[in-house]
Order: sequence, then C-alpha cells, then structure tokens
Amino acid sequence: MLRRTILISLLAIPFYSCASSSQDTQEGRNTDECPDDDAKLEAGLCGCGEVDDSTDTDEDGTLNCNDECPNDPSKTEPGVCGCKVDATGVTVGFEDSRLNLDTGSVEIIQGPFGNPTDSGWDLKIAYNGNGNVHSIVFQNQGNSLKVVHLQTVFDNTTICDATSATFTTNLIDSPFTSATTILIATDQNMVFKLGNPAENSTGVTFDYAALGTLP
Ligand SMILES: [Ca+2]
Ligand SMILES: [Ca+2]
Repeated sequence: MLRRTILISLLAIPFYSCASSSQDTQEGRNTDECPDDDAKLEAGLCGCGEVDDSTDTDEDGTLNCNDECPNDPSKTEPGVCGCKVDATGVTVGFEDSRLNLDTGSVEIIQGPFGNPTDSGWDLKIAYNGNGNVHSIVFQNQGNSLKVVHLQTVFDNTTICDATSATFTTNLIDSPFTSATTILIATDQNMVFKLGNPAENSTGVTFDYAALGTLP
C-alpha cells in the first residue's frame, strides 16, 4: 500500500508541471516580444515602444522610425559629420542689410551698414563693382566672427568640412560665387554655411543652414 502511494505521488509531479507550462503559452506570456509595451505583442515595423508607421520621408528604404537621418537619403545615422541639414533661402540687399545669426537663424536688420565693428549683426553683403560677381560676404570682426571660403558643394558641406578648415577673423575680399560655400563661426563656435548665391541688381539670394558647433 505504501509503495503504491509513493508511485502515484511521483507520477503526479510532472503532470502538474506540464499543466502549468501549457497555461502560460495559452495566455501569450511566452510569445510577447514586447513585455514592456502594453500596446504590442511583437516588434513589428518600428520595434517595441514605438507606434508602427510606414512613412519613409527620404525614400532611402529605412522607415522614419528607424532612420536617425529621416531627411538624408544618403545616411541612416548621423555619424561624426551629422545628417544633412535643411537649408533656408534668404535675400539680402547690397550694403543696406545686415544679418544676425545669434538666434540660430538669420535675422535681417534693415538700415545703414554703419561701422563694421558695431554689435548686433554678424554679416553683410558688400558690393564690388569689378568683375562678373559683385557679392562679397563680410563678417563682423567686432563680434570675433571667423570665416572661411570653401570650394565645396553647398548641400554636401558638413560640420566635418568646418573642423578641417582654416578660419580667419580677417575679412576675405573674395566674390561669393556659385562654386563657393562660405562658413561663418560665431563667437560661440556655432558654424553656419552660406551658398547657392544668385545675384540681381539690388542684392543676392542665397541658402544658409546651421551645421553645429566646432569641437
Ligand atoms: Ca528613410
Ligand atoms: Ca535617411
């Protein structure tokens, strides 16, 4: 009698164990890929903790939710040189407008050029009557702004080009041509790029963008 009782007990242990494991699977606890995301049972397109969205703005084959550079078709992560930045167009009159970069954007200050070392502005477009290209970018030396002219494609110019460039606080008396990308570093070492200039009789339209901070 005692031997039969022991045998029944031994058979009973694995039976209850199997029943418990089967119950977990039926409740889905063993198949939930996102145990910390109440809204999803599987990673899906965008991973746990993210709402699935099939948008791919730059059409590089990597969805926005997985693309650290969603507007740069050449990159999916910023790396050392950063993602491509969106540029803004601005039109500046010769000698009658000054630009302020301090707010991270360009603010046009109408009025006389005044003293090149006045505070409150960062650059102006001077007019050179000689040659086919008349625009010359002068940075405000009084604000310790530094400048460099590069023969790079504006859209492809990154903070890495600024890192390896030789800036000067001197005025560069060279025309702002369509083959030129001008970098200006503020006293806070925030670097802006200017490029794609198009002149008319009263001023120049160009693109600009903030690239980031020099190390
Ligand atoms: Ca993309
Ligand atoms: Ca991308």
